[in-house]
Amino acid sequence: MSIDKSFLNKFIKSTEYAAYGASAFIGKGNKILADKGAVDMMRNELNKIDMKATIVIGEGEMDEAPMLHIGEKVGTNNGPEFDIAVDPLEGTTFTSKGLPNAFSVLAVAEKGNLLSAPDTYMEKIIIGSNLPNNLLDLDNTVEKNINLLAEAKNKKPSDLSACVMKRTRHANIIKSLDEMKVKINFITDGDIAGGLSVIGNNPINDIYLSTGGGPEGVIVAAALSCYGGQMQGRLILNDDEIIRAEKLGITNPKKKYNISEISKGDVIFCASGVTTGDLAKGIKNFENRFEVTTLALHKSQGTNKIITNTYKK
Ligand code: VTB
Repeated sequence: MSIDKSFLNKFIKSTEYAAYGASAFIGKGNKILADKGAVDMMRNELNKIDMKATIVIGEGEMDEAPMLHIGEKVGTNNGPEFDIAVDPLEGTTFTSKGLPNAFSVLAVAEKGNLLSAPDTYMEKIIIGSNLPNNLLDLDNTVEKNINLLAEAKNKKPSDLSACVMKRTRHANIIKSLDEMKVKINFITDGDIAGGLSVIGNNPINDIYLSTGGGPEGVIVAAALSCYGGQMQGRLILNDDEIIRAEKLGITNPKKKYNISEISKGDVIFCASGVTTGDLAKGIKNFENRFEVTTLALHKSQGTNKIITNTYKK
């Protein structure tokens, strides 16, 4: 089965309006209001869609998020059953500071086809397409992974570029990359865009390796499943989080997931720019209308497009 293609525009509208909702708070220094602006709009649009959908990745678990929490039902309750992973505002800091690369994003799969994970960290390694299957492993040293990737790409390690999120927890990764003379492109936040920077004919990076959000890991895996990239992810769970994960059906807390274990079957992925970034241009606000740009993927249809729409305010 696949998701009917008539749904693509409806989901695009959900991220478009969420991006618009956040855009009122660009550069205003308030992450919470920016996030709420996106959440309210996204939820409102999702509830107009004829579907029976469950949020499997959302703003947190029920007790900590009033809206778009894990387990929340969205849609008119009339139509096909979907699982949805949402990040209504990826880059709350970017938005509040008026920096590039904030966007609103969601990924949709048929019911049961997306991993439902708690809002914890996930270790991630991501590489592009056309490479040997299961090339890299989180349990390898950074040196080993870089050498394997260099060999598969017929390059020297010093010809490779790696994307790393700038955090002290990545000191060892950074040290190893420096020692191997791998070029590092740091990001301060936003590892969905960071992960997708390895995709395409002439990608900016050969590898993404960092520990970022688990929800972002599920969303990036869904997008990568449309492009044919590779990823390995492992949730980092403390004792309390192991219990929360069990409630969501995760029985092996140390499992290393590949893309097909996070996102199965057909996928719709939409990312609408709040501020201009690598995936999409930002919102343009005019007096009576706004213009919004979206990267839209629909796996079964082979759809991969950038679409700009204008709406009346
Ligand atoms: C991660 C990353 C996100 O926030 O969740 C990060 O996946 C938070 O990391 O893309 P820290 O706790 O180390 O600050 C983002 O960068 C943006 O939401």
